[in-house]
Amino acid sequence: MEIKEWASCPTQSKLYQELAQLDLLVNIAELDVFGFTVIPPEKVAPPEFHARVKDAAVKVVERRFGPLGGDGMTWKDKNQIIRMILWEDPIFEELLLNPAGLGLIQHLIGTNCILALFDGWVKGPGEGRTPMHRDNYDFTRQASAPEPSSANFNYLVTDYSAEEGALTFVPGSHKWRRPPTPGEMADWADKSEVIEAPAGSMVVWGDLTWHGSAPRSNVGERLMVLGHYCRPYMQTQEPYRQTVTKEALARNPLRFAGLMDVYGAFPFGAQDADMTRLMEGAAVSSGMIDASPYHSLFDRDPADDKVSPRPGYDYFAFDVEAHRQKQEKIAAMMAKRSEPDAASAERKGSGGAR
Ligand SMILES: O=C(O)CCC(=O)C(=O)O
Repeated sequence: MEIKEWASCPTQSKLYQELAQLDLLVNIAELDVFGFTVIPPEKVAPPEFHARVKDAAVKVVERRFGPLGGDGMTWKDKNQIIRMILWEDPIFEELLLNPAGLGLIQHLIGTNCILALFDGWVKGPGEGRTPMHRDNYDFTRQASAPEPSSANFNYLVTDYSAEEGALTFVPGSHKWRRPPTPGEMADWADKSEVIEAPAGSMVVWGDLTWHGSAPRSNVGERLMVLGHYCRPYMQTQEPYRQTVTKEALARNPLRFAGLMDVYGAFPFGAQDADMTRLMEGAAVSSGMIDASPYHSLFDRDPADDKVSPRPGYDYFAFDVEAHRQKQEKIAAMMAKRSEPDAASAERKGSGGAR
Protein backbone atom coordinates (compact mmCIF):
# COMPACT_ATOMS: atom_id res chain seq x y z
CA MET A 1 0.00 0.00 0.00
CA GLU A 2 1.15 3.53 -0.58
CA ILE A 3 2.00 5.31 2.67
CA LYS A 4 0.83 8.91 2.43
CA GLU A 5 1.12 11.78 4.86
CA TRP A 6 -2.43 11.25 6.10
CA ALA A 7 -3.76 14.14 8.17
CA SER A 8 -5.23 11.63 10.66
CA CYS A 9 -1.76 10.35 11.64
CA PRO A 10 0.74 12.85 10.23
CA THR A 11 3.71 12.04 12.46
CA GLN A 12 3.26 8.25 12.37
CA SER A 13 3.31 8.08 8.59
CA LYS A 14 6.50 10.16 8.38
CA LEU A 15 8.11 8.04 11.09
CA TYR A 16 7.03 4.84 9.35
CA GLN A 17 8.64 5.95 6.11
CA GLU A 18 11.93 6.72 7.89
CA LEU A 19 11.85 3.37 9.69
CA ALA A 20 11.34 1.73 6.29
CA GLN A 21 14.39 3.62 5.00
CA LEU A 22 16.37 2.21 7.94
CA ASP A 23 15.07 -1.28 7.10
CA LEU A 24 13.42 -1.61 10.53
CA LEU A 25 9.86 -2.58 9.60
CA VAL A 26 10.36 -6.14 10.80
CA ASN A 27 11.45 -4.70 14.18
CA ILE A 28 8.09 -2.90 14.43
CA ALA A 29 6.37 -6.25 13.89
CA GLU A 30 8.55 -7.92 16.56
CA LEU A 31 7.77 -5.17 19.05
CA ASP A 32 4.07 -5.46 18.40
CA VAL A 33 3.92 -9.27 18.52
CA PHE A 34 6.63 -10.21 21.05
CA GLY A 35 7.21 -6.98 22.97
CA PHE A 36 10.95 -6.61 22.26
CA THR A 37 13.36 -6.47 19.32
CA VAL A 38 17.09 -6.49 18.59
CA ILE A 39 18.64 -4.08 16.04
CA PRO A 40 21.91 -5.46 14.64
CA PRO A 41 25.04 -3.25 14.86
CA GLU A 42 25.12 -2.49 11.12
CA LYS A 43 21.71 -0.81 11.43
CA VAL A 44 22.69 1.11 14.56
CA ALA A 45 25.99 2.86 13.78
CA PRO A 46 29.46 2.33 12.26
CA PRO A 47 32.28 0.62 14.25
CA GLU A 48 33.98 3.99 15.02
CA PHE A 49 30.82 5.08 16.85
CA HIS A 50 30.85 1.87 18.87
CA ALA A 51 34.51 2.41 19.83
CA ARG A 52 33.64 5.89 21.13
CA VAL A 53 30.65 4.68 23.18
CA LYS A 54 32.73 1.85 24.65
CA ASP A 55 35.57 4.17 25.60
CA ALA A 56 33.12 6.65 27.19
CA ALA A 57 31.26 3.88 29.09
CA VAL A 58 34.46 2.39 30.51
CA LYS A 59 35.64 5.86 31.58
CA VAL A 60 32.36 6.52 33.41
CA VAL A 61 32.65 3.24 35.33
CA GLU A 62 36.28 3.91 36.22
CA ARG A 63 35.69 7.54 37.21
CA ARG A 64 32.90 6.60 39.59
CA PHE A 65 34.12 3.26 40.96
CA GLY A 66 37.85 2.95 40.21
CA PRO A 67 39.76 0.99 37.56
CA LEU A 68 38.57 -2.32 36.11
CA GLY A 69 41.12 -4.92 37.24
CA GLY A 70 42.88 -7.05 34.60
CA ASP A 71 41.60 -10.34 36.08
CA GLY A 72 37.96 -9.63 35.15
CA MET A 73 36.83 -10.15 38.77
CA THR A 74 36.51 -6.50 39.92
CA TRP A 75 32.71 -6.65 39.60
CA LYS A 76 32.25 -10.20 40.94
CA ASP A 77 28.65 -10.77 42.13
CA LYS A 78 27.74 -7.17 41.33
CA ASN A 79 25.09 -5.75 39.02
CA GLN A 80 25.24 -1.96 39.10
CA ILE A 81 23.23 0.78 37.39
CA ILE A 82 25.25 3.97 36.92
CA ARG A 83 22.88 6.90 37.04
CA MET A 84 22.69 10.02 34.92
CA ILE A 85 25.71 9.66 32.66
CA LEU A 86 24.42 11.73 29.71
CA TRP A 87 26.59 14.79 30.35
CA GLU A 88 29.81 12.82 30.82
CA ASP A 89 30.65 12.47 27.11
CA PRO A 90 29.14 14.10 23.98
CA ILE A 91 28.94 10.68 22.26
CA PHE A 92 26.05 9.90 24.63
CA GLU A 93 24.06 12.79 23.11
CA GLU A 94 24.49 11.12 19.73
CA LEU A 95 23.47 7.77 21.15
CA LEU A 96 20.28 9.22 22.57
CA LEU A 97 19.39 10.56 19.09
CA ASN A 98 20.41 7.38 17.26
CA PRO A 99 17.88 7.11 14.39
CA ALA A 100 17.27 3.37 14.77
CA GLY A 101 16.83 3.41 18.55
CA LEU A 102 14.90 6.67 18.80
CA GLY A 103 12.81 5.75 15.75
CA LEU A 104 11.56 2.49 17.30
CA ILE A 105 11.03 4.14 20.67
CA GLN A 106 8.93 6.83 18.97
CA HIS A 107 6.94 4.08 17.28
CA LEU A 108 6.10 2.79 20.77
CA ILE A 109 5.40 6.00 22.70
CA GLY A 110 5.01 8.83 20.20
CA THR A 111 7.18 11.31 18.36
CA ASN A 112 6.94 13.84 21.20
CA CYS A 113 8.37 11.55 23.90
CA ILE A 114 10.94 12.95 26.33
CA LEU A 115 14.02 11.47 27.99
CA ALA A 116 13.43 9.90 31.41
CA LEU A 117 16.76 8.17 32.11
CA PHE A 118 20.19 7.81 30.56
CA ASP A 119 22.34 5.34 32.50
CA GLY A 120 25.27 2.98 32.27
CA TRP A 121 25.21 -0.58 33.59
CA VAL A 122 28.05 -2.84 34.67
CA LYS A 123 27.84 -6.41 35.80
CA GLY A 124 30.52 -8.91 36.78
CA PRO A 125 30.75 -12.69 36.99
CA GLY A 126 28.82 -14.61 39.64
CA GLU A 127 25.49 -14.08 41.34
CA GLY A 128 24.55 -10.57 40.18
CA ARG A 129 21.40 -10.56 38.06
CA THR A 130 18.35 -8.42 37.48
CA PRO A 131 15.05 -9.84 38.76
CA MET A 132 12.11 -10.28 36.37
CA HIS A 133 10.22 -6.96 36.19
CA ARG A 134 8.76 -4.45 33.79
CA ASP A 135 9.67 -0.77 33.46
CA ASN A 136 6.19 0.74 33.73
CA TYR A 137 6.27 3.00 36.78
CA ASP A 138 2.58 3.64 37.22
CA PHE A 139 2.02 1.75 40.46
CA THR A 140 -1.35 3.40 41.00
CA ARG A 141 -3.41 1.09 38.79
CA GLN A 142 -4.01 -2.64 38.84
CA ALA A 143 -4.16 -3.04 35.06
CA SER A 144 -2.10 -1.07 32.56
CA ALA A 145 -3.25 0.61 29.38
CA PRO A 146 -2.64 -1.56 26.29
CA GLU A 147 0.08 0.78 25.01
CA PRO A 148 3.36 1.45 26.79
CA SER A 149 3.89 4.79 28.55
CA SER A 150 7.66 4.56 28.40
CA ALA A 151 10.21 2.61 26.37
CA ASN A 152 13.82 1.58 26.56
CA PHE A 153 16.87 0.93 24.49
CA ASN A 154 19.82 -1.04 25.80
CA TYR A 155 22.96 -0.38 23.74
CA LEU A 156 25.22 -3.40 24.12
CA VAL A 157 28.74 -2.20 24.85
CA THR A 158 29.90 -5.84 25.15
CA ASP A 159 28.60 -9.06 23.58
CA TYR A 160 25.43 -10.64 25.01
CA SER A 161 24.78 -14.38 25.52
CA ALA A 162 23.75 -16.61 28.45
CA GLU A 163 27.38 -16.94 29.59
CA GLU A 164 27.87 -13.17 29.33
CA GLY A 165 24.90 -12.60 31.68
CA ALA A 166 22.60 -11.11 29.04
CA LEU A 167 19.21 -9.45 29.24
CA THR A 168 16.27 -11.89 29.10
CA PHE A 169 12.61 -11.49 28.10
CA VAL A 170 9.26 -13.20 28.47
CA PRO A 171 8.04 -12.93 24.84
CA GLY A 172 4.42 -11.77 24.56
CA SER A 173 4.21 -10.62 28.19
CA HIS A 174 3.52 -7.02 27.08
CA LYS A 175 -0.03 -8.13 26.29
CA TRP A 176 -0.68 -9.21 29.90
CA ARG A 177 -0.74 -5.58 31.08
CA ARG A 178 0.40 -6.25 34.63
CA PRO A 179 3.67 -6.78 36.50
CA PRO A 180 4.83 -10.31 37.40
CA THR A 181 3.80 -11.61 40.84
CA PRO A 182 6.63 -12.73 43.17
CA GLY A 183 5.89 -16.35 42.15
CA GLU A 184 6.06 -15.48 38.46
CA MET A 185 9.31 -13.59 38.98
CA ALA A 186 10.88 -16.76 40.38
CA ASP A 187 9.25 -18.98 37.76
CA TRP A 188 10.41 -17.00 34.74
CA ALA A 189 13.91 -16.21 36.00
CA ASP A 190 15.47 -19.22 34.26
CA LYS A 191 12.82 -19.85 31.61
CA SER A 192 12.98 -16.49 29.87
CA GLU A 193 14.51 -15.90 26.43
CA VAL A 194 18.17 -14.87 26.58
CA ILE A 195 19.33 -12.17 24.15
CA GLU A 196 22.24 -13.37 22.01
CA ALA A 197 23.65 -10.40 20.13
CA PRO A 198 27.02 -8.81 19.41
CA ALA A 199 28.32 -5.59 20.95
CA GLY A 200 26.96 -2.57 19.08
CA SER A 201 23.43 -4.04 18.89
CA MET A 202 20.48 -2.23 20.42
CA VAL A 203 17.61 -3.96 22.19
CA VAL A 204 14.34 -1.98 22.27
CA TRP A 205 11.12 -2.63 24.18
CA GLY A 206 8.11 -0.91 25.72
CA ASP A 207 7.53 -0.73 29.46
CA LEU A 208 4.93 -3.51 29.55
CA THR A 209 7.34 -6.33 28.62
CA TRP A 210 8.68 -8.54 31.41
CA HIS A 211 12.47 -8.79 31.45
CA GLY A 212 15.43 -9.60 33.70
CA SER A 213 18.94 -10.95 33.22
CA ALA A 214 20.92 -14.18 33.44
CA PRO A 215 23.82 -14.61 35.88
CA ARG A 216 27.22 -14.18 34.23
CA SER A 217 29.47 -17.25 34.15
CA ASN A 218 32.31 -15.68 32.09
CA VAL A 219 34.94 -13.53 33.78
CA GLY A 220 35.10 -9.84 32.84
CA GLU A 221 32.42 -7.18 32.72
CA ARG A 222 29.16 -6.92 30.84
CA LEU A 223 28.68 -3.24 29.92
CA MET A 224 25.59 -1.53 28.59
CA VAL A 225 24.17 1.99 28.16
CA LEU A 226 20.43 2.54 28.39
CA GLY A 227 18.08 5.29 27.33
CA HIS A 228 14.59 5.32 28.79
CA TYR A 229 12.00 7.68 27.27
CA CYS A 230 8.48 8.50 28.44
CA ARG A 231 5.36 10.26 27.23
CA PRO A 232 5.60 14.03 27.74
CA TYR A 233 2.98 14.35 30.50
CA MET A 234 5.01 12.12 32.81
CA GLN A 235 7.61 12.97 35.42
CA THR A 236 11.09 12.02 34.23
CA GLN A 237 13.24 9.89 36.54
CA GLU A 238 16.40 11.96 36.02
CA PRO A 239 16.42 15.79 35.76
CA TYR A 240 17.47 16.46 32.16
CA ARG A 241 15.32 19.56 31.76
CA GLN A 242 16.98 21.07 34.84
CA THR A 243 20.53 20.09 33.91
CA VAL A 244 20.72 20.64 30.13
CA THR A 245 22.88 23.63 29.21
CA LYS A 246 22.36 26.29 26.57
CA GLU A 247 25.42 24.91 24.79
CA ALA A 248 24.09 21.33 24.69
CA LEU A 249 20.77 22.57 23.31
CA ALA A 250 22.52 24.73 20.70
CA ARG A 251 24.86 22.02 19.38
CA ASN A 252 22.08 19.45 18.95
CA PRO A 253 19.11 19.36 16.56
CA LEU A 254 15.67 20.69 17.53
CA ARG A 255 14.41 17.25 18.56
CA PHE A 256 16.99 17.19 21.34
CA ALA A 257 15.31 20.19 23.02
CA GLY A 258 12.05 18.25 22.85
CA LEU A 259 13.71 15.23 24.47
CA MET A 260 14.98 17.53 27.24
CA ASP A 261 11.40 18.83 27.68
CA VAL A 262 12.58 22.43 27.97
CA TYR A 263 9.28 23.63 26.47
CA GLY A 264 7.01 21.45 28.62
CA ALA A 265 4.22 23.55 30.18
CA PHE A 266 4.24 22.11 33.70
CA PRO A 267 4.67 23.06 36.46
CA PHE A 268 3.30 26.59 36.44
CA GLY A 269 2.54 28.96 39.30
CA ALA A 270 0.15 31.86 40.00
CA GLN A 271 0.67 33.29 36.50
CA ASP A 272 -0.48 30.03 34.83
CA ALA A 273 1.35 28.52 31.82
CA ASP A 274 3.90 30.71 30.03
CA MET A 275 2.14 31.15 26.69
CA THR A 276 4.98 33.10 25.09
CA ARG A 277 7.35 30.26 25.81
CA LEU A 278 4.87 27.60 24.71
CA MET A 279 4.46 29.39 21.38
CA GLU A 280 8.23 29.67 20.97
CA GLY A 281 8.46 25.96 21.70
CA ALA A 282 5.73 24.98 19.27
CA ALA A 283 8.38 24.44 16.59
CA VAL A 284 10.13 21.99 18.93
CA SER A 285 7.45 19.94 20.58
CA SER A 286 4.26 20.11 22.52
CA GLY A 287 2.93 17.70 25.07
CA MET A 288 -0.14 19.90 25.68
CA ILE A 289 -1.87 19.40 22.37
CA ASP A 290 -1.17 16.76 19.79
CA ALA A 291 0.48 19.28 17.54
CA SER A 292 4.19 18.55 17.88
CA PRO A 293 5.93 18.91 14.54
CA TYR A 294 7.69 15.86 13.15
CA HIS A 295 11.48 16.03 13.33
CA SER A 296 13.30 13.75 10.94
CA LEU A 297 15.38 11.05 12.63
CA PHE A 298 18.20 12.15 10.32
CA ASP A 299 18.13 15.86 11.19
CA ARG A 300 21.48 16.90 12.62
CA ASP A 301 21.34 20.66 12.03
CA PRO A 302 22.36 22.38 15.26
CA ALA A 303 19.43 24.25 16.81
CA ASP A 304 21.79 27.15 17.73
CA ASP A 305 19.83 30.04 19.23
CA LYS A 306 16.44 28.70 18.14
CA VAL A 307 16.13 27.00 21.54
CA SER A 308 16.88 27.93 25.14
CA PRO A 309 16.74 26.33 28.59
CA ARG A 310 13.54 26.67 30.59
CA PRO A 311 13.52 30.02 32.47
CA GLY A 312 13.66 30.02 36.26
CA TYR A 313 10.09 31.04 37.15
CA ASP A 314 8.91 32.80 40.26
CA TYR A 315 5.87 30.60 40.92
CA PHE A 316 4.36 33.12 43.37
CA ALA A 317 4.44 36.13 41.02
CA PHE A 318 1.21 37.40 39.47
CA ASP A 319 0.94 40.37 37.10
CA VAL A 320 -2.65 41.21 36.22
CA GLU A 321 -1.74 43.16 33.06
CA ALA A 322 0.32 40.25 31.72
CA HIS A 323 -2.63 37.97 32.57
CA ARG A 324 -5.04 40.15 30.52
CA GLN A 325 -2.71 40.27 27.54
CA LYS A 326 -2.37 36.53 27.66
CA GLN A 327 -6.13 36.01 27.68
CA GLU A 328 -6.41 38.19 24.57
CA LYS A 329 -3.68 36.25 22.80
CA ILE A 330 -5.37 32.94 23.64
CA ALA A 331 -8.74 34.19 22.39
CA ALA A 332 -7.14 35.29 19.09
CA MET A 333 -5.37 31.97 18.77
CA MET A 334 -8.54 29.96 19.45
CA ALA A 335 -10.46 32.02 16.88
CA LYS A 336 -7.76 31.27 14.31
CA ARG A 337 -7.78 27.56 15.17
CA SER A 338 -11.52 27.32 14.68
CA GLU A 339 -11.27 28.62 11.09
CA PRO A 340 -11.54 25.67 8.68
CA ASP A 341 -8.15 24.85 7.17
CA ALA A 342 -7.61 24.91 3.43
CA ALA A 343 -7.67 21.11 3.09
CA SER A 344 -11.00 20.63 4.87
CA ALA A 345 -12.54 23.58 2.98
CA GLU A 346 -11.46 21.92 -0.25
CA ARG A 347 -12.92 18.54 0.84
CA LYS A 348 -16.22 20.19 1.68
CA GLY A 349 -16.21 22.09 -1.63
CA SER A 350 -15.76 18.87 -3.60
CA GLY A 351 -18.46 17.11 -1.56
CA GLY A 352 -15.85 14.66 -0.25
CA ALA A 353 -16.21 15.27 3.50
CA ARG A 354 -15.74 12.01 5.38
O1 LIG B 1 20.44 -5.85 31.74
C1 LIG B 1 19.83 -5.96 32.78
O2 LIG B 1 20.31 -6.54 33.74
C2 LIG B 1 18.44 -5.41 32.90
C3 LIG B 1 18.20 -4.16 32.11
C4 LIG B 1 16.93 -3.50 32.49
O3 LIG B 1 16.18 -3.98 33.30
C5 LIG B 1 16.55 -2.26 31.86
O4 LIG B 1 17.31 -1.66 31.08
O5 LIG B 1 15.40 -1.81 32.11
